Amino acid sequence: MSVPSVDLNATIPNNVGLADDPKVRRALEHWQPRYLEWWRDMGPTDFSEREVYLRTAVSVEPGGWAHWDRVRMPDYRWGVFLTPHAQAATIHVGDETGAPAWDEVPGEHRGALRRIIVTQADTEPASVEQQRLLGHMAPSLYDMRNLFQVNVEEGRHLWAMVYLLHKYFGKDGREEAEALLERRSGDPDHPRILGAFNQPCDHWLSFFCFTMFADRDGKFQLAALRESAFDPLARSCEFMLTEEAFHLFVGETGMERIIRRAAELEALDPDGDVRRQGGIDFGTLQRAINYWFSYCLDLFGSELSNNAAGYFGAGLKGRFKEAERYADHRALAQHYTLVSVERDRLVEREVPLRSAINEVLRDDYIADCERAVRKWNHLLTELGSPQRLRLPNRRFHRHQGLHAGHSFDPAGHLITAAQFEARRDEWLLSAADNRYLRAIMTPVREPGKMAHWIAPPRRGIGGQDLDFAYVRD
Ligand code: BYC
Repeated sequence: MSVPSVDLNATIPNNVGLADDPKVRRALEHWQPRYLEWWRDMGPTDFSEREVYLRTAVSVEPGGWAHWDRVRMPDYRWGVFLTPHAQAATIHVGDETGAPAWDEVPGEHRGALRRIIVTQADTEPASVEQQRLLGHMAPSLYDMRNLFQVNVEEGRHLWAMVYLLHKYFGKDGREEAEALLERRSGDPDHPRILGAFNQPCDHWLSFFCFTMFADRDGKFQLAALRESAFDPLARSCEFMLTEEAFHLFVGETGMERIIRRAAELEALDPDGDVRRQGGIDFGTLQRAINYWFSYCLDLFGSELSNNAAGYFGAGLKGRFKEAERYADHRALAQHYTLVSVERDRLVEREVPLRSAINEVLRDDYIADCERAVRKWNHLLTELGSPQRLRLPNRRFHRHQGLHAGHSFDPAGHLITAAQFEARRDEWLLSAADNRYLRAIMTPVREPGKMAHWIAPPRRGIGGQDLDFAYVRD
C-alpha cells in the first residue's frame, strides 16, 4: 500500500488520501463537530481561549513532523497520519508469518480487530476526561503546556483509531466511533472500558504517575499493535508511538523533579519531615507508585488469555519489538512459567507461551518501569538521601487476571483480605493523601516560576527558555 503525501489544508489534515475517498471523508467530517463538542464539554476546562505553545504533527518524516506555534486548543489541527513503509509489508507474527500483510480486514478477524481498536481508542478520550481539571493547579506554565500537549495528542490518537473504524468497519465502525464520544471516565452507568481509565486523576502527582505508568502501557500496547498483520493499524500505531514518547518524558521527568524536591526539603528539615516543609514526602510518593503501577498492570489483561493467544496466532498483535528480538515468530513450541495461587499457596506452572502472551508483554513493561525507578534511586543517592522507591510486586492490588480476588502485600506475599484492608492506607494513595496533595497544588502562572513542591526541569521545551510564556491570554 502506498501512502499519499500529507494534505495539510484539508478540513482534516491527513496522509491517507481522504480527498479521493469521499465516503470516508464525509463520515469523518460528520464525526468532527461531534468530536469538537465532546472536546468543549470534556476537554481541559476554562483554557479554550488561551494561546498554548504546542507542537502539531504536520508530516510523517522522522524528526521533521512537528510544527511549533501558539495555538488555541479548539483550533488544534487534529489529523490522520500513517507512517509510510518503503517496501510492501509482510506478516511477521503468528501462523501466517511471511505472508503479505493485509490492506483490508479479513472477515474472520473482523470482530477481534474491531474490539482491539475500540479498546485502544477508548483510552484516548478517557485520559483527557481524567485530566480535565489539572490546568487549574499546574505547578508552572511549562507544566501546564505539557499537560495540554498530552491532551491534544490523545485527541489525535482518538482520530487515528476513529479513521480505522470509519474506513474499514462500515456501519459497525461508525456506531463504535459515536459510542467513543458517549462513554465517560468514571461514570457508573457508561464507564470507559478499562479500569485504570476510570480512576480519578485529580492532582499532579497522579498526573505524573499516570503519564509514567499508564502512558507506558500505551507504549507497549501500541508497540504490540505496530507488529499487526493489519497494515493500516500497524502504521497508525507506529506514528502514534512518536507522539507517545513525549508523554513518557512528561511522566518520568515529572516524578524525578518531585523526588529531587522531596530530597532537598528532607535535607532542610531538622527531622527530615518533607510535608512540614510543604513538599511531597516519600511515603506519599511510594503510595502513588503502588496505586498507579498496580492499576496499569491490569491493562495487560489476564496472565492466561485465550483472547491474547488467538490474537497472536492470527497475527493481530505481536510481542514488544517482535521483528527485532525474536527468531521464532510462531512461538508454538515454547512455554512460560506462571506463578498463581492454588489452595492458598503460590505455585509455579508451565503453560504454552501463546496463552501467556499478555504476561510476556507485561514483563517487558515491568522491566522498563524498573529502569526508571533505578534512575530515581540513583538520583537520591547522588543527593545524599537515604530514601529509596520501589515498584510493588506484580501480584499486589490487582483487579484483573489470576491474582484478582486474592490479597498480597507489596512484596507479593499472600495475605488475607482483612490484613490487606488494615494496611490499605499505608500502601495505597489514600483520601487523606489526595486532600493534602490538592491543598498544596496552588497554581503558579508566572513565567519561569515553579510550585514549591517540584524542582524546575533542566531546560525549557520547543526551543524556548524556561521563563517563556508557554500559555498566555
Ligand atoms: N479493565 O483475556 P483478557 C493507552 C477485560 S493504554 C477492565 O484478560 P485480553 C493510553 C477484557 O476486556 C493502551 N477490563 O484480556 C495510555 C475481557 O472482557 P470480556 C490501551 C479488562 O483481551 C494513557 C476480559 O477482561 N491499549 O494507549 O487478553 C493515555 C478478559 O480479558 C481489563 C489497549 O488496550 C482492565 N484493565 O487483553 C492514553 C490495546 N483487562 O471481553 C492512552 C487493545 C482486561 O471478557 N486491547 N479486561 O468482556 C487489548 O489488546 C486487550 O483488550 C487487553 C486485554 C490487553 C486490554
